[in-house]
Amino acid sequence: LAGCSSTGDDSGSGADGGLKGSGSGDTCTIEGTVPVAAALSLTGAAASYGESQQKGLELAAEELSEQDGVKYELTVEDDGTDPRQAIGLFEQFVSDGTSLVIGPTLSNTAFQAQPVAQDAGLPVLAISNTAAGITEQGDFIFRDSLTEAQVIPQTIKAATEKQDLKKVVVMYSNDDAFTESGYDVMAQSLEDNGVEIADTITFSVKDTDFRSLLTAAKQQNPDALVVSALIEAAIPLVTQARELGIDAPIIGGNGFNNPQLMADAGEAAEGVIVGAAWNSASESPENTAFMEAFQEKYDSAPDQFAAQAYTGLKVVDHAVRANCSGERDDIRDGLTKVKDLPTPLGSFSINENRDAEHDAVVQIVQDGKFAVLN
Ligand code: 1QQ
Repeated sequence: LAGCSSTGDDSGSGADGGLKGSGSGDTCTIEGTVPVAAALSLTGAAASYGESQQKGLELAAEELSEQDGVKYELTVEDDGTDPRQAIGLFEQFVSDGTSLVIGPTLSNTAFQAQPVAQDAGLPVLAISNTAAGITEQGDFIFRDSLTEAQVIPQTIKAATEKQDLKKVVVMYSNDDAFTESGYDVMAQSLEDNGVEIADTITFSVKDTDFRSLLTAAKQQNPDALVVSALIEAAIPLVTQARELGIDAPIIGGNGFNNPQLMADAGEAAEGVIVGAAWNSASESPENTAFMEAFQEKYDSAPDQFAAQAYTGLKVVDHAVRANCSGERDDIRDGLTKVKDLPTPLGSFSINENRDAEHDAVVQIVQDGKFAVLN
């Protein structure tokens, strides 16, 4: 696609024709191919999220290729869970005529890379960034992922009621934008529910040995551990907590929404409570079709990150068709108009802050799977 911008049109011109079409919605026909690029963490610490996202995107791209009128070219690149690599990819997408960028996987990376797109007027749809402030980076930055602030309060409230929480210990990594943002919401929600925080314990995203921190936590005899961590820390933290005889419930943020937790922590993951943006038990037609198609294509079940990725590309298609254009400004405008779209995440809208709006769900790990906490 290099050279698409040679006409001086910063929106790219499409590989084989113009990106301004005719018609609207289902009748929209665009001659050119709309180039969509994703920067995902396919290697490095966040790879288990990114691999799942890639599957969700590729399934959606396959389904979109069967629709009439608009063709997409999806390119998926690896940011290596490294903000500098993501910046390089975003710079490449700005200059190669990409119409819209999806990603990156981590909020921590997004804060550094997304401004590159914002400055160039290249729209971005984040599909897993949940930290506060992501879409405040500019009017070209959107997300289809619910924020920690949209999910954690109801998770803490439900857990407080069901588990009769009075006193907890909070643990979080204090060197990652998402885990810090999640911590802020957890602390506020615990206060709002009248739960005492007996101790707040911090660690690094790179830590994997939590035994001494957990021993300190155990001395508080907490009713629960409330944890904001990415999956590479969550797995050993949960495993070691159980090994040390901490039987109290563990409540996690979005980083825990990863089946790798159950695969690697096994029995120790049972009873973990986590708020989610996707209800795997939803029997809506969109979710049923998504889950069946995913299982068929990959011979495995999707997770929340796959569902958000799949939904993301469908949302992009909706935005493109709204103005029947694959040009950057037009897609940006189209994204602002996404309202009450039926998706696997539920009835989906983008609000005036360019954030996602739809129902969340509180889940508990049971028999190695996420189940709705009733
Ligand atoms: C963020 C997250 C991560 C858990 C995404 C994989 O929510 O970085 O915002």
